[in-house]
Formats: sequence, C-alpha cells, structure tokens
Amino acid sequence: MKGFIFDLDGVIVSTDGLHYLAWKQMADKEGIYFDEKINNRLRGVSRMASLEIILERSVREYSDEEKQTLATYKNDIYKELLKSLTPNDILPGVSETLKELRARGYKLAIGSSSRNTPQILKYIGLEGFFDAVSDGNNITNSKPDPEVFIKGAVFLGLESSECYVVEDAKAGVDAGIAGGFTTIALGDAYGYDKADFSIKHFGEILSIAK
Ligand code: B16
Ligand code: MG
Repeated sequence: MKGFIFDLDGVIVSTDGLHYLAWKQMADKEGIYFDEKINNRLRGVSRMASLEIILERSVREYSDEEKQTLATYKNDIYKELLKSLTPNDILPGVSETLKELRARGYKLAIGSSSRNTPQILKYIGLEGFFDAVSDGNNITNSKPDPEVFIKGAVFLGLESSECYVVEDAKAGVDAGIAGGFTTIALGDAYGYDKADFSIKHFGEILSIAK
C-alpha cells in the first residue's frame, strides 16, 4: 500500500454541526421539518442530493430554480459559519497520525464531496499539506459513486488497489469499495460490515498501515 485518501467532513474535521445549523435555517424558513436524525443522512452526500433528502418532508414541489436558490441560501450561511473554524478543530489524533504516515512514506490525499474543501483546509491550517485534493469541485458524480476517490488516486499517481480510503459515511465506504480501495470506517460508519477495517480512534490507522 502506498497512499491514503481521507474524507474531510467527519474524518479530518467535524463540519456536520455547521451543515446542520445552515440547513436548519433554510428548513425553518420554508416551514419544513428537519432534525439531527435527518442531518445524519446527509453525511458524504452532495449539496443538491442533501437538499432533496430535506425536501422529502416538504408539503409542496419546488422547481429546479427554487432548489438552486435554497441550496445557495444554505451555502451562504454555511460559508459564514465555516469562518469560525481554526486548527483547533482538527479532530483528535489526526495531525500526529498524518505526520507519522508521511514519515512512513505514504502519499496523502483528500477525497471529499464538499465544494467548500479549499476554504475548510485553509481555515484549519492544512492548505497545501496534502499531496492531492479531490473534492466536489472536480467531480460530476457524488458518493456512493467512486469518482472522487478514483480521481484522488489518479492525482496521487497511484492505483486504487494501492490506497486506503478513510470514511465516516456509509455512502463513502460504499464509494471506496466500488472504486476498488481498501476501506477504513470510523465515526458514524464505525462497525459497518462492508468496510475492511473499523476504528474507534484515528490513531489506530497506524496499526493498520505498518
Ligand atoms: P458542500 P465529506 C460532505 O463532505 C458532507 O459530509 C456532506 O454533508 C455535504 O453535503 C457535502 O460534503 C457537500 O458539501 O455543500 O460544502 O459542497 O464528508 O465528503 O468531506
Ligand atoms: Mg464525511
């Protein structure tokens, strides 16, 4: 194995609470019921696909133009909330583990559905740290489609079979499997039986990648 492709939200940094606050404001404005359980279904899912899940509870149909307006409304709020992120928001064990993996010779990439990935990496002080970044800006198909990880491997100059994918979303683990990667599940995806490995703490990656 030669490389790692890490999901961003829920693996490197937790922005799920910020997604929730922003979607909640949009849902409240529209009078649509939305709670944290529904928010959990949005993990790893693209912005427009997330909106479709939220609109399942709406009492009326929305046109494509209205959907675009709602997604922009949410994203504007989310982008403001992202400004509060600092390097202190990097999840426990992540910084040390990434440095050790690099010292062991692994190439490191991000594979995120988020189109806000560049800004998030900048706010948490990891801009320029990864050998490659594949995100919502360079894909047309979102997880569970493997495109974001396959492009990540290509950007690293590696084969899928040479890379681990680390994910907190079941849709992301499914994407990793579909792309021919070895998958490591944590957080919300912990215990997902399709994953090759499940870990409770990020640092356990060091025992998998000898
Ligand atoms: P954006 P990940 C995903 O990031 C989030 O988990 C998901 O909740 C969000 O809808 C998606 O990014 C798109 O984000 O609206 O910023 O483009 O987990 O793939 O790093
Ligand atoms: Mg995630």
